[in-house]
Amino acid sequence: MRIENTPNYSILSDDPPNESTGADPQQFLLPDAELWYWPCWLDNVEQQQLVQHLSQLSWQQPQIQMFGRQVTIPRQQIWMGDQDAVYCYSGTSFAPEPWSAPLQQLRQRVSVFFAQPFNSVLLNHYRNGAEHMGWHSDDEKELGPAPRIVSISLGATRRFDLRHKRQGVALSLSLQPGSLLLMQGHCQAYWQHALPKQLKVLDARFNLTFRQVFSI
Ligand SMILES: O=C(O)CCC(=O)C(=O)O
Ligand SMILES: [Mn+2]
Repeated sequence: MRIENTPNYSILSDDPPNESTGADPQQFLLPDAELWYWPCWLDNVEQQQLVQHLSQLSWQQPQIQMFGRQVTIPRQQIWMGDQDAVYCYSGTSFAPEPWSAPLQQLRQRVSVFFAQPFNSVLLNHYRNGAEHMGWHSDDEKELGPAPRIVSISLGATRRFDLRHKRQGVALSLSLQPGSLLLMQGHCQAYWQHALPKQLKVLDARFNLTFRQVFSI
């Protein structure tokens, strides 16, 4: 682990980046968060099949409230899940689309792997490096106080940044296709994360975050 100091944050980066391969996860030891990374959770064939399926879905680009204004999100998304998994964020409430067969299968697999139910998935489609997601925490009340969020990446490799809300620590990961990142513990309460713009990236990326939404 290398620690670099910047004016605002210490950047913690593994050296070399994300070096573990195969089935073994890499654990990041962070204050107030538990982060695990499996670089090759899905094999190439599984990735291809999923990308083909995801490319055929009807993607939406909804408007959300930000700083009191209605803005169109800078990516496409679909909220999918069990009927009662209604999710509200940024002033908008999203009723889930029913599970497609391949995503239902993947949900089953994730639930068995982590021995925990997941009733929904947020699908994000970044058509190129200009599409992005700003700093946020997935800390909505319906996710509970210490949610487990399973994030699967496909397509282009993109940078994923995390920063502690109070301590001057930050972390940058390179999320490769077929990888699985698990955020748990108090990661959402104490940390924010973002998928920054990377204008040199021309290819599309899909991200699937499986979540368990509770009725509140
Ligand atoms: O695309 C990513 O890796 C991040 C997605 C994310 O943070 C979210 O869906 O809440
Ligand atoms: Mn998030």
